[in-house]
Amino acid sequence: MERTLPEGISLDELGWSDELARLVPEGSGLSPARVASVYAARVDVWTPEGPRLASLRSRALRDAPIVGGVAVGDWALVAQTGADTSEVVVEAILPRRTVFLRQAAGERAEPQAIAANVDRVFVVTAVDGDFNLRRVERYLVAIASGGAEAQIVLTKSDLVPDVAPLLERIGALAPAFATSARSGHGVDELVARIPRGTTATVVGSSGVGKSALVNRLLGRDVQLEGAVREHDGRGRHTTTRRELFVLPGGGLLIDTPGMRELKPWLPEGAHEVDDAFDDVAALAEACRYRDCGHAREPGCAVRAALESGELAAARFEGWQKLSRERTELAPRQATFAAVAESRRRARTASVALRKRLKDKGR
Ligand SMILES: Nc1nc2c(ncn2[C@@H]2O[C@H](COP(=O)(O)OP(=O)(O)OP(=O)(O)O)[C@@H](O)[C@H]2O)c(=O)[nH]1
Ligand SMILES: [Mg+2]
Ligand SMILES: [Zn+2]
Repeated sequence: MERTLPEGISLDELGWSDELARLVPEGSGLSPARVASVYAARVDVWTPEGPRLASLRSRALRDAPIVGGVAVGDWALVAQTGADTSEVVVEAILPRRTVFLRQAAGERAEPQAIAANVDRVFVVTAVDGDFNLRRVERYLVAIASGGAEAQIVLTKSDLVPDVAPLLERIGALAPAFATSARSGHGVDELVARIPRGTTATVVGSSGVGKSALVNRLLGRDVQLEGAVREHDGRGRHTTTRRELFVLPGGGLLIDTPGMRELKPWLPEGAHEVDDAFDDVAALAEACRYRDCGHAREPGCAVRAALESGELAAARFEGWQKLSRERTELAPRQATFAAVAESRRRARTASVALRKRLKDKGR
């Protein structure tokens, strides 16, 4: 795969701001760089001097004011290591403006950062088998809790004679527009939503056509596209890493691998579920009992709306499932925070111990 960084990109084009500039310690000699790709112990960063391979100082990671690990889109402060200008060291990660977080796959409840400092997250869903309002709702909740703006891209519009009915249904959830990487329909509209100086990302299931759109916007085949396997509709050349691209118009776009089932990482007391389901939340408010379970309680406004058809059962179930997940996550998040805190204390203690030993040795 080809690295794509146009010559002489400015910090402004990379999304740098005065706000960020104020965070650079004066006289530190560190320079800003944007994380473009993340490997195990190294990252690719973009600087106005060009792309650099950067190793991560463990201290930089430990002290980073971020959750879910270093992500594509993060701002790093880097130092030159020596005569070799092509390699640098990440000395610090700056606080994020926005982030798209999910629960990492696996048993342990941990946040995983998919993309950082993105202005806009495009939830990509195709008109074919992937079309599913419930799935999109889950993405919208995750986006809202990370602070970025959400838009829905209904793609592969070339596969249906009229995309309007589907667009109307999905457009009820968030601003939505239709595209086709094949015919080029709606591609200008997508470009217009990623102006110079801003960063966007595409997220969604595998095979919906995220990389096909990225390729279309780049005007060449940078990201491998998956030929869809017949039996399960999933891509074959599926994207395996998150990666940042510069569009010809100057905007930045992050391609991401498809996700199986997105579990939003919701901070304690998060109101995003109710925000995304304000219709259901308003009905629940109108129930006679504060703690109504919306099962058999008298005076349940939710059940009444379900029975009259005012509220779709699937939407109610989507809200219930996310609310339940948020409740289940809370104690595990507390454990996660406690473990992080005890690790921090252990570190402080070991630093103090090392210092004592050193002092003794003198
Ligand atoms: N008909 C049609 N097919 C498309 C369109 N966009 C993508 N495809 C096809 O859908 C398949 C999957 O496309 P990708 O772009 O690889 O999908 P993806 O979302 O990047 O998938 P992952 O990388 O696995 O997450 C490929 O065979 C594409 O050719 C489109 O607009 N119309
Ligand atoms: Mg892809
Ligand atoms: Zn109720």
